[in-house]
Amino acid sequence: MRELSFQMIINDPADPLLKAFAMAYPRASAPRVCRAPGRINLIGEHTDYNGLPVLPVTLDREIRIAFAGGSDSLVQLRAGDPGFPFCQFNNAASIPPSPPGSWGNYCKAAIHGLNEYFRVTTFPGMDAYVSGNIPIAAGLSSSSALVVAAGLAYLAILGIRLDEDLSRLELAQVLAEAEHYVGTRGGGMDQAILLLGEEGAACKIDFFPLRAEKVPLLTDYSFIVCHSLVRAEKTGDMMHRYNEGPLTCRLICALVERQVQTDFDSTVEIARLADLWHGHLCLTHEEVQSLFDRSLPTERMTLKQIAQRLNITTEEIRRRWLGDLKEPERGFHLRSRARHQLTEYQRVEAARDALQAGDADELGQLMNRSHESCATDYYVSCPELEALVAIAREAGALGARLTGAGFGGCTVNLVHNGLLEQFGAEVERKYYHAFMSRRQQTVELPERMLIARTSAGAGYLAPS
Ligand code: NG1
Repeated sequence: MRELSFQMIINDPADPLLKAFAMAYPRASAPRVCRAPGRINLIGEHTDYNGLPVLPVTLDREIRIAFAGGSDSLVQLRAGDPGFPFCQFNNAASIPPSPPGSWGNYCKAAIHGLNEYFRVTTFPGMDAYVSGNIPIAAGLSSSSALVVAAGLAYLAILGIRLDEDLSRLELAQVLAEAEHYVGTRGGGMDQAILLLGEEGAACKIDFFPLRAEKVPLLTDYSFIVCHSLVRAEKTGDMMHRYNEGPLTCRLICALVERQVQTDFDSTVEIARLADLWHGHLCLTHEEVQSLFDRSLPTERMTLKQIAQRLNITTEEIRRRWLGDLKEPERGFHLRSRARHQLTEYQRVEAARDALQAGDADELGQLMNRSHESCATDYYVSCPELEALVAIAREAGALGARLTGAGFGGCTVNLVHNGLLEQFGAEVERKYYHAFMSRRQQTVELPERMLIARTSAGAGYLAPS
């Protein structure tokens, strides 16, 4: 198996990134450099936007940006990769987005978010050159790495010092909100792990308030990332499929809130599902399960049934929670989606305990159950991911699951260090050669499997 080989670039004038910057912006002052890593989520999928915990690790793949102040309010973005064409825009109170899918939108998101947070009134320009080696559209958080790196670059241009004027926790929250600019309704996992993650450890992240707990990794096991070769880019249809998760969870909240009102004859706001366990209610897992049973009486619910239960019109439901999300033919899968949230929350807590106890078998089983739940209760898997996890388990993985948003992208596999070669060879043969040769491959990659190694959280590189 090909190992992840990361070429460490040192911040000196011979650094290819600094050279590229100097060629692209011959009149600019000496640039600074910042970086943000990718991430792998070990467990806790599609829970972050409900305020429920996740357990990711940083990845030693990253986005780097060399940047300097630009002229007037002009922001210029360049990258070595022809897939990322030159992009420029005027920094202002309102920054109109580029067409969906444009990489510039991720940088615009960070700049716009920070402008709003700091109530910026004089809008500086920036010259930036971006490079990176995180596979894109793979569920490894390349998009948030770009948002975080662009955010760090712009903070420096604004003269705001990370860790001194603004904490990592605050920045993670600002940038999580800022990324909604691109149209996805994600939670805060990615920005949090990218900024709070550490080398050599996983991180259990809780939300509202945001906090990160360091969790040890297993010594004799590795996490192997395998790409399904299905591109999972969150634009267009894929963005809709992703948003179906957060939007239908808002319906669940509304229905549960109504049930609480009936049960306790009082109004308790349930802004997100996590409010059931915390805040005023402080319910146990069993109580939450029973509340779900009463609020969501059937496996699927149509818009009409939901409207009746909430005593409002279907138009009102659309206006408040759904926007233009299409109603599935036989109604929304609310019950199983709620089940996924509850069980995945429990699995994240159990996975943290398993890691702390050094119990690889238990962690593997939790990963397998998480995958089953993502596939059958949350509908974010696809035939290729199903084949890949099945083959990985046959090849010796103690646990195999999709990682990230799903619908393609990567799986994460827990494999004993003594089995790595054999595992790699078997997955190569059975999935990439046999299974995928019968399908239309949607993405070509120089490497399809990598051994995940962690890296430090995002930050600036010291000038040489
Ligand atoms: P990826 O896999 O990077 O697209 C997305 C969301 C996360 C989380 C996961 C599913 C964004 C930026 N990221 O991650 O917040 O919801 O899906 O667990 O939207």
